[in-house]
Amino acid sequence: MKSAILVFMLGCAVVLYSQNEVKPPAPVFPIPSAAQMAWHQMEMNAFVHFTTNTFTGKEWGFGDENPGIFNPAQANVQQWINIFQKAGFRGVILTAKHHDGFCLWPSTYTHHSVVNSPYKGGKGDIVMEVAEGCKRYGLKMGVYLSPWDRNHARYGTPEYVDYYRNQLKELIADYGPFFEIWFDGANGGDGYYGGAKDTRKIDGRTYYDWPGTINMVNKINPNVIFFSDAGPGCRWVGNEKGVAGETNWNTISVDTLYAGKPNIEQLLNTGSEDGTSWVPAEVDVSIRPGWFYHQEEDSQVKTPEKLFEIYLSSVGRGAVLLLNVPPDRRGLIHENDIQSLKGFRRILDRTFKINLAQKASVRASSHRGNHPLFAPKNLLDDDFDSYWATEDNETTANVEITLKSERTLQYIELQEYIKLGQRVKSFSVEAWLNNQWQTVATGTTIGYKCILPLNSIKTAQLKITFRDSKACLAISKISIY
Ligand code: FUL
Repeated sequence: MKSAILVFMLGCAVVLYSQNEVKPPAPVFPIPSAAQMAWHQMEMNAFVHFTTNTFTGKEWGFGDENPGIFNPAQANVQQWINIFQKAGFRGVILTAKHHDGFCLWPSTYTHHSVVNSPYKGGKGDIVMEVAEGCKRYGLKMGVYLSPWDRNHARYGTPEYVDYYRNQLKELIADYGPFFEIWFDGANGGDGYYGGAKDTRKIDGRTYYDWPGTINMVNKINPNVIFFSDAGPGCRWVGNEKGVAGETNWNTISVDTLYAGKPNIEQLLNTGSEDGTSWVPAEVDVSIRPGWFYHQEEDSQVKTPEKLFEIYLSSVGRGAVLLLNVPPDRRGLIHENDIQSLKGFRRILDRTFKINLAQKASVRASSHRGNHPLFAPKNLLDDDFDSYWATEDNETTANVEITLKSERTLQYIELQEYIKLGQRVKSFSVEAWLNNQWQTVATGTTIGYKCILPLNSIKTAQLKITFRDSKACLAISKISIY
């Protein structure tokens, strides 16, 4: 009799289950494009600043530099890319042209380039060599083409904008497609300008007609991420120190970003909860004090520990890290920079070697429709697309993770399933210590990734409480190290 009842109940459950097909949570808009999603997953890219400045000792060339000084006699671009790959970078962004206007490729639109330099007898092409290196070592490539050009005689007129667009087309045709194009914000001022040596002011909002340029590029290089203060692909993080906001929304309202706006850096640093576009932060910072190589800074290369701190305040706050590693006058990455990068890699490998959550057990206060598709166990696997979710009206919930045994813990890492938008506004982490739950970390936003220190606590149990969220929870992964 008992077993008949059981069979009947099971039958009802199956019927109910298939009747109530559990739908995934509705997206919280805005959401990332597929290209932005792939960009988030790159996490760390290398930035390369290289031009006549490397040989003059300047940071901003005036534009009157003789191309004859560009002579990286021992250049080995493959060495750069190999080092970047070993350090764990997934992409490289090269200054094809910085503000001084010197082009690292033989552009058909100017003579102010490698063609008139001694590099490989005028037959050299740094952009080509970077493109080849990226293919060889499996990295994606991007370019920085400075809109401000202190060499060009027509800078400030519509003719220059055509020149700029022609160069973009040329770069994409010959070396693209690129994963990212950098539209730097520094604009206008004094310069050589073909010998005029005057000061030129442009209206940054209208002069370049960015929508026109973006439209043009999108046709020939679809899915490229445009970097600028206002995106549309990704945004500047508001400082060059390597620090994203502890609260870091991927969302921002682009029409609120204009040059001269008070506290714009602060807004770029944190994004805004009610932002109407998905424009995530990119953290650009140099391994040295300057963006270009200067011998006198050889002793000021950031230490592996400092680079790891930057990793935590960039990747660990849901941003992408763009670390500048400038080649020296020989055309090589300097030994000191290599040592730092190696040390940084060792710290990353050591810290994130064993994810203790993988062999742990997990339970949640609830899960969506009690359906396995949204079960808490999805938090522990490596598949970004499998996630734990709550019912539509549940914006608070908790998850308990029990390790096999008591361990010393250094970090907890959380990832939101941002394909459905960024949601979490506040959460806390408690540990079972001395027979009670004690708060060991608190956070606000999570986004693509959030890493918080656990300061060597010894415990076998953690409880993560999601306290506030824009909508129901959708969490992809929790890792413990
Ligand atoms: C700034 C430039 O002026 C610097 O020289 C450097 O390229 C940095 C990444 O962006 O706006």
